[in-house]
Amino acid sequence: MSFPVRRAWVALVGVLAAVALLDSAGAQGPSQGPAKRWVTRGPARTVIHNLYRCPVPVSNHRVSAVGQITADDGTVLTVPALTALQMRKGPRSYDLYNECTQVTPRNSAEVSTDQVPVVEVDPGGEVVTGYVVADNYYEMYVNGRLVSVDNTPYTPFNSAIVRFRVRRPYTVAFLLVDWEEHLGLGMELFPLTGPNRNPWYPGDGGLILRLSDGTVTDSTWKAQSFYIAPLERPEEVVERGPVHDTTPLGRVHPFSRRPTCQENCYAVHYPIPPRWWAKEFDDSGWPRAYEYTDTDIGVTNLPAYTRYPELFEGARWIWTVNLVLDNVVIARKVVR
Ligand SMILES: [Ca+2]
Ligand SMILES: [Ca+2]
Repeated sequence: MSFPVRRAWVALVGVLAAVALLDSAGAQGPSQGPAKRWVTRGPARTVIHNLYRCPVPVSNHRVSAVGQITADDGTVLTVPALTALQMRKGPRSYDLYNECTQVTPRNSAEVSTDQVPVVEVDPGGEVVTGYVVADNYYEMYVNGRLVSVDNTPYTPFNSAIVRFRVRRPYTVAFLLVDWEEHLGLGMELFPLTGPNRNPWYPGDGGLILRLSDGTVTDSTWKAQSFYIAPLERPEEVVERGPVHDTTPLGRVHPFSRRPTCQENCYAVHYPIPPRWWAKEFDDSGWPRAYEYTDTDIGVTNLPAYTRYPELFEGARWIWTVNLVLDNVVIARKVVR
């Protein structure tokens, strides 16, 4: 090839590549073709051995480790998730109930919100107070501002009080993580001891929130999943419209399928969209949240929640379509 011809050829290839790139970027939009997914198999490499140490002895303390795993296309992913807690961003949660800080009011009447700092989201707005429980980790944004980061990423099960000043309409966005001991495999040790000790138990998630302005978690929220495990085969996740569907595997315990693949299990991951926390982020293509009962979530005996029924009155536990297999979830709501 002569030099000018070669130059023209290189330019043409460049244009074609740019068009292909635009095409593939477009294909990741909410309504155009299948979403991009990554597949991983087997355990992740542990990069952080424990994000949180409980300062006092408690009965149910689990190590909250973080790992990295390489996907089928060479992309390195953080599991269970890259969190604000790990990045030391935002205000740590103010405890409603936390055995590690020994804040354990006996009932709602003993709970005081006077000392809870108000996060200024919109100066001149109204002060909203709320209560939140997440199984296991949450970070909460209001109008793009990080207002509360769960101080206990795995267990013991804690609950928190949030307070912020805001103007309606406003947007609430949560990153939620069902933490895991088997990093990259979506499984934990449960029960920890006894004759039924199971080192390969798929855990489950859940979020419940009630705010003083009447906002509660329910199926009017949007919720999307980004990390799905454990899977015997990656094809078990089927993209039905915007839903990353695994319904045939069972959506809640005790009906959820118990995989036998152990350290050979697969996981399916989806890219977390940029600026998912922002007020202007378009979640119109996302599925609605699914509501779950206390029994589904397994919290009928969880003091961080059951001691304060008045504080969560009217709110519903929410998650995506699969409470067990969907391990990283983003939930959003516009409060009008
Ligand atoms: Ca927690
Ligand atoms: Ca899980």
